[in-house]
Amino acid sequence: MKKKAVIFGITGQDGSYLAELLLEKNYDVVGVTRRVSTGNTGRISHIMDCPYLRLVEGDLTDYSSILRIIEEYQPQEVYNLAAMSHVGTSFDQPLLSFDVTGKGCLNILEVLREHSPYTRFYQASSSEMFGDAFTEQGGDKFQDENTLFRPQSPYAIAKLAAHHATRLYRNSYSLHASCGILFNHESERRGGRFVTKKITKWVAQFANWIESKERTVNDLHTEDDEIFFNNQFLDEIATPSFSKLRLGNLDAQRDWGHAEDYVRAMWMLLQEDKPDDYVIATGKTHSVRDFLKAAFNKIGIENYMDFVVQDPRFMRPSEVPYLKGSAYKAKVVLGWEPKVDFEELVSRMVEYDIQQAKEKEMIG
Ligand code: NAP
Ligand code: G4F
Repeated sequence: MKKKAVIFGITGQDGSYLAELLLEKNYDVVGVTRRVSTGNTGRISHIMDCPYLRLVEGDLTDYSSILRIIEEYQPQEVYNLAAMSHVGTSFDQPLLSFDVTGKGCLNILEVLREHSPYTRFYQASSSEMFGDAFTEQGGDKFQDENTLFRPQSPYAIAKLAAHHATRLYRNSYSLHASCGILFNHESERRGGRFVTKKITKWVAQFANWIESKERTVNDLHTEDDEIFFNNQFLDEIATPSFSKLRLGNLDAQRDWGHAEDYVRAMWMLLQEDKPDDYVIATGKTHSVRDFLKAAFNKIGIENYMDFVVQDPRFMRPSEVPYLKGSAYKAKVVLGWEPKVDFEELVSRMVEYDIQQAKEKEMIG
């Protein structure tokens, strides 16, 4: 029988990859989108004509729209990927963050409990819930399913409420409800305000700027002109007219994987007979500084700190200093392992953004 899945958050990074995966697996996919005044379907525009994908309007904070969607479509699987997912913003909008990211999950659980108890449910839990806690074993520091949660942001508190609600509904009402505790995952489609995308987009625009300068050199006719131009260009690069990349804390460490690998884990864990919670991570950690270095190296620049300014506006009132996940359980039980490593992730994001910047320049 053809399966039907509802995805809350289909317009987001993960929602778009998950929709592709489920369509490939022959599902009927119902994607819930919010009504917004400007377009929010950019990430799924390439699949919107697919006859097996249907978009319906709804909001996680609106119980009645969730009820209507579940009753009308009677899905076998529901994936809750919808959230106010930017940690920094959650400090400025803590109540909205809790309503959407915490209570929104409870709205879905209540609808399922009362109206569709056999539907399998996936909740997008987050490594942010660990906050500054980790497990120390044999000189190694990591987080797994047994590590305590010590959330450090309104976002993480909301995610933890949703995580515990999912566990409670699983144990108390026998719902097939599982949480993926996903560590940071990025991609070509990552939102522009997350640190990785902010870096790769800036690096790509800078690479194109350098390339346009080099094109000018090729157009120069005399050797003197060329020497003069090169000196001027070196001065400009030393204090770029191009505004510098402004970032916050460069020392935070994250376990970064690729979203394509992580949505595969979401699907795999809902196929298990027994619902449960799983950490999904690469098991490797890098600092924001490491990411910067790798992205600038891709365009041949070593002295990357000459182009970066630390700006207090991007510092958070409290920080998650260190994340490194152990996905041992997911490997043993689900057979899940990531395919894309840190170097490939950075390369793919930088290459994609360079291409995007070129296309934009051509259109402009
Ligand atoms: P994202 O790109 O920010 O996508 C979030 C999605 O939620 C968007 O489709 C957004 O719709 C939707 N949304 C926001 N508020 C909503 C509301 N009130 N009602 C309905 N939909 C709403 O996030 P992502 O990176 O794909 O992450 C997917 C999920 O995994 C999120 O829950 C996130 O918190 C969680 N997570 C992410 C990571 C990561 O590293 N990416 C790690 C752990 C957990 P619009 O497009 O209209 O804004
Ligand atoms: O890219 P980020 O904003 O991701 P963060 O805070 O780790 O949250 C992401 O991963 C979570 C999983 O652990 C998800 F649940 C969540 O939805 C989201 O997808 O920041 C990463 C690190 C932080 O330590 C931040 O303080 O980078 C640091 N950072 C330094 N400068 C910056 C910046 N972060 C952002 N967004 N912008 C900066 O300019």
